[in-house]
Amino acid sequence: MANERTFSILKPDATRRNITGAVNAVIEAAGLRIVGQRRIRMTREQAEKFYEVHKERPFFGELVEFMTSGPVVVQVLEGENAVAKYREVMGATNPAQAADGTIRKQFAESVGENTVHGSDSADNARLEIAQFFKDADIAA
Ligand code: FUP
Repeated sequence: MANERTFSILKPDATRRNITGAVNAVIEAAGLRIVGQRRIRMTREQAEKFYEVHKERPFFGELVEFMTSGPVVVQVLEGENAVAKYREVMGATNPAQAADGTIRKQFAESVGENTVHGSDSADNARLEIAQFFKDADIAA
């Protein structure tokens, strides 16, 4: 698999606890390169668009509330097989089920406040990156 890019978010529970550097250290130790990074306050509209696939789920309201509750760090990560690699490094959605050494096992507080987002496919990665980054800012 060639060099690939994925989209990452360090969620409000990470900025609130001042652990974004600790999470980035795990990302870099896994061989992923942070090629774009910006700290933003997500608007309700951005969060609703980003999580649109979950809009019928019972947790949608809480999810949008959480993602707009504090600053987040949006990132573009690059590396060999980056989409699958980052999913592996993040660990399971529910930290109680996440494997040892994963970000969610080490840092996540709950299934809702689970520290990181990572794209689940290369197609979604492209769409998610385009929602938050200009091409010129993440040129190779
Ligand atoms: P993931 O791809 O691991 O981030 O997980 P999902 O796409 O299934 O879920 C997206 C986000 O919805 C999670 F990060 C947190 C939230 N969520 C809940 O709050 N409760 C759930 O039961 C499932 C997901």
